[in-house]
Amino acid sequence: MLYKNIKKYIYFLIVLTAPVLFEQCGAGKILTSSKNEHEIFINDNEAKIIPAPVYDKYTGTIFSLTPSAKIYIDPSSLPIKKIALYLQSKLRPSTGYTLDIADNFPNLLYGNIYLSIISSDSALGSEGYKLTVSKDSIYLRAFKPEGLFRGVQTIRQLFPSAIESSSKRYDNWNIESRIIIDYPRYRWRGAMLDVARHFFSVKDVEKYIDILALYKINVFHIHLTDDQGWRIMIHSWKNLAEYGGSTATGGDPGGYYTQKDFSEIVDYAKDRYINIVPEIDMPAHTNAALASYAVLNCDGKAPHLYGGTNVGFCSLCLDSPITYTFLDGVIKELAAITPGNYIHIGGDEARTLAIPKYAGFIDKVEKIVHKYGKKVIGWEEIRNAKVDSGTIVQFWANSNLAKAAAKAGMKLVLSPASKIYLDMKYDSTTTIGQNWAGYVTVKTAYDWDPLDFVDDSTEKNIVGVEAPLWTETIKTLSDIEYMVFPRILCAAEIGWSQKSRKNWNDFAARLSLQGSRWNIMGVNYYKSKEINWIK
Ligand code: TNX
Repeated sequence: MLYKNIKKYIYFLIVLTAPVLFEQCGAGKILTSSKNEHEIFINDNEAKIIPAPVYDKYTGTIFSLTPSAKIYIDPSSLPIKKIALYLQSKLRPSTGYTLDIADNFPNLLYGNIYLSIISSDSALGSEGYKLTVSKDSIYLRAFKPEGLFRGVQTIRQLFPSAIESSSKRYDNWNIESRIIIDYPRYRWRGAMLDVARHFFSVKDVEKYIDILALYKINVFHIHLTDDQGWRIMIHSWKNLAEYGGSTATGGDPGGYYTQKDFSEIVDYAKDRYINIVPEIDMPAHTNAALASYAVLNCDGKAPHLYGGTNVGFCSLCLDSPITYTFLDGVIKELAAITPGNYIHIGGDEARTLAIPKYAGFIDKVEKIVHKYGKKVIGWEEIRNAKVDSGTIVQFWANSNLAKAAAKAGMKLVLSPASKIYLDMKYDSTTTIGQNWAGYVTVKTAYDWDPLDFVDDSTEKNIVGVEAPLWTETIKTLSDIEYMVFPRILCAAEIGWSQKSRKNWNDFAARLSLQGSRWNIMGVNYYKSKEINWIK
């Protein structure tokens, strides 16, 4: 008992003093590259990982992974085994080591990796972890499996980039010894993908999700419906997918997910501790639905399918009872295949509707979502309704209004378009994407903070941040990757790392190492001149 209390005391002492200690011992130097004018900020002994951890201390030796290493787990439960298998699948191809999984947890020795749940460590929260890399072992502890999974991403990033290779490499699988204590600033660190303007296969979506996991993203918001396409099979309204999903922007090929496909994506994400938030956009952005069923239109006439890029030109018929029968059916089926708490109801750009009418609609839909046991998230326009205290409002265009929403007690996710819309061009030479919110350089995507949009006193109402990718001009997985990498890492760091760790030069230096990792992983990315990419 006494021992336990002492342990707890020491732990809190470390956590509380860590940032101070870190500031003092971590002062870096600024080097100037001879090749060009870029300054590289090298913080010699700091962990070169993204997002930056809360506490990180170099302890002076080197750990080497050897062919006989094993991954030990404690307890030997299914979730922990799955995490060990995941780690094994990431390390085995490049090292060529078998990295067998064992559960007879011995003393920490002989180059092994240890994954352990410490049930007394509730201070770490569900995503936090403690990582001790010493000469002899890698010892990762967390309060919850989710924390172990996040810590595993840190281990991956601490190894040389070649660790990501899908074939055997002869590298020194070394890590500088260190202690890391880490946990997130916000509980919602999201990426949104629009699969309505262009459709992406299950495999493409999974590849994207897999890379997001490496940066501790934990929400994947999938924008399933819009004017140009309906991408999820709803059995009680089959035409939505079969007809409404048959095409895409510019007349490009359409497609839709069967409910089995959708569940496959959900499970794939779940194995990576990423929650899927499906979006059915309404009452505007519904041309594909209106074209699929004439009864959904106030005049009873179905419009043509739409392949353009205008927004806000149509709406469901809010006075018609069938509209709510329809939405009840859609939300019922979607809620049944969505294990997460949230359904996104869109709500953006309903330009044909007066605000009171729009607000009344949102209130009704909120009740339907609650009826099926889920909570609501919607774009910033839904703040005009009397939203429930559990509802999240996602700010995008008019972040200035976020302050008032937070004051009124609403929960917020921040996606300021001029900072973190991933479909914005990097600069005038970018050949895909848009620029209505301006150009978004890597530095622009990094140089903002959620507290720029609310008062300190209402920070508690910020649930997190999310980086959306709209796909009017994005047609392939390679296009997605080009727009997303590296900017999604800015969102990942803003969402996870403490504000005190924020430093562009330091981030840019850590980011410069990710390019070689992406080259090895076969991930396309924008080789921004703002970053001095290291080969
Ligand atoms: C605005 S952001 C939209 C989308 C477009 C996007 C293009 C939001 C809630 N609505 O419908 O695709 O701009 O950047």
